[in-house]
Amino acid sequence: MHRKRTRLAARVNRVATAVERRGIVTTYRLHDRVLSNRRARRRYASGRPELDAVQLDLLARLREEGYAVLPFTDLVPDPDVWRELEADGARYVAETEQGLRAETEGGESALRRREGKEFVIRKYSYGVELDGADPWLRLGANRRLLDLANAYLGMWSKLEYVDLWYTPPAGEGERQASQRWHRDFNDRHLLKAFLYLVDVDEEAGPFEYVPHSAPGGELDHLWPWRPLGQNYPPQDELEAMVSGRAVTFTAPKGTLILCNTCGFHRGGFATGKPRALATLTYSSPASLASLTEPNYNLSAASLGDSLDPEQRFALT
Ligand SMILES: O=C(O)CCC(=O)C(=O)O
Repeated sequence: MHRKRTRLAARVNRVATAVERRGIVTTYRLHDRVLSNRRARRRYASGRPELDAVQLDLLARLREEGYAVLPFTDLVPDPDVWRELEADGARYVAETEQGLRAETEGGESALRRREGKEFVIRKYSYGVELDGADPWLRLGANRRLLDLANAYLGMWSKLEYVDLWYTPPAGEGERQASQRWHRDFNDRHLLKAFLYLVDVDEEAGPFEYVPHSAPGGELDHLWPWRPLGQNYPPQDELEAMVSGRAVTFTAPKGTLILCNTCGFHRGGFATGKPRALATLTYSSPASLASLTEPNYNLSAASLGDSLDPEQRFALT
C-alpha cells in the first residue's frame, strides 16, 4: 500500500499533520459517500457482469469470510495466461537472487526496496512506468478477476497496486511492519490478490488472515477500520481475542488468495525459505481521491482500443 502525501507533508517531514489528516479523512468520506464511489456504484449497477459458478462461489466466500483461495487456473483457465505469468515470475526470482548474490559479494545491484519494509524486494515498487503490454497489469485487467473485484466491491474498482515481491529468508528475528497483524488503512472497500510464485510453507512466511474481521464482519469491532486509523493493534491483545481463528495460507505455487485486507492480516515472515508472489490491490475511487496513489504510471495511449470501459476505468 502507498500512502498519499499532501504536498505540505512531503515538504515538511513526510508525515501529515493533524490538520492535514482531518482534511484527508473528510475528503475520503465525501468521496466514499457522495462523489467518486457513488458514480462508480452507478456504473456497476447499470451493467453488472455475469459471473460464472467459480466466480459466484468466490464472491460468496469473500462476503462470508473475507477471503477465498483457489488454484489460479481454476479462475483463469486459459493456459497461456498462467504460462506467461509463471515465466515472468521465474525470471524475476532468478534476477533477484542474482542481485542478492551480487550484494553479498559487496557489489552493486538494482534491487528495489522500500524504506520501512526493506525485507521485501520489489519488481516495480513505486512510480514505475508500465505499458499496456505488462503481463501483471493485464492480469489486473483480466475480466475474470476484475469482474469479481467489482462485484465484491459493488462498484467499478481501481487497480491501485501491482507488483511482484521477493522476500529472502531472514532467520528467526522479530516480526516487523506488515509481518505483524494489521488492517490496511487505504480503503474500507478493498480486495487484494496474492498469487504465489513459489511453494509457500511455514518457513517461507505464508500470508495469514483473521476471517470475519473486515468491516461488516463479526470481528470488525476489534480496533475497527478507520481512514488513516490506528491499524496496528497491540499484537498480544489481538491474538488473545482471535485465538485459534486465524487462517495460515501455506500452499503450492500457483495458488491465488483473494482477501479483504481491511481485515486483520500479516505475512512475509520468511525464516528459512524465500517467498515470491504477485500482489494486486483493487480499491475504490474514493481511496485514490484521498488516501492513496497507484504505484504505477501508465500512458493511456499504450492501452490501445482493445479494453472494455471497466478495464480502462480500473487502470487509468
Ligand atoms: O506479505 C504478506 O503476506 C502480507 C502483506 C500485507 O500485509 C499487505 O499486503 O497488506
